Amino acid sequence: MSVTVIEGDFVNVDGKYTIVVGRFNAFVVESLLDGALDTLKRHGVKEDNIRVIRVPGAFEIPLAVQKVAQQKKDDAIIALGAVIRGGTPHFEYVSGESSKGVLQVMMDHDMPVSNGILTVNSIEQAVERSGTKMGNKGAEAALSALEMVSMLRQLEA
Ligand code: INI
Repeated sequence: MSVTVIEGDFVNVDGKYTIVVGRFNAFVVESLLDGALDTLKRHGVKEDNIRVIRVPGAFEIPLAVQKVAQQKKDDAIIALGAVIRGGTPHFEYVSGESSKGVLQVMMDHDMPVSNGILTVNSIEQAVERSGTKMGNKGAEAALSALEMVSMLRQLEA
């Protein structure tokens, strides 16, 4: 008897990927995008198979992600944004609804959607997570997308 383990191995990850990017807090989000693109390319994804779609802010990301999912062209979608807490409750709505929306598309469309939308308390925390001392959450989101594509291909084989 042996245990069957199915997990992504990042080998069989060639395919089509769309990155949906919220422009708000662009100084952070552009670094997340750089990290995601670098990760996809270093794992062998061809530039011609990567699309980047820009929307105004994190709140708009779920609609774009949903439209992309409906096209059924991609193996995975990567959502990138940066929601930074301000002095009003607006943060709670934007961060909560964008994450919920992205999750809903993943479940409704049965395809991997990586949540690379930062929700942080300060600009410093955002900078730390977009390519400095806490890594790059855009790169991590791309890695998650690759792993899920690889895992699903094994599961569905
Ligand atoms: N959008 C973000 O992506 N990050 C934020 O921090 C943010 N804040 O704090 O307001 C933000 N707001 C804009 C929002 O995403 C929509 O674009 C806007 O509400 C119009 O629908």
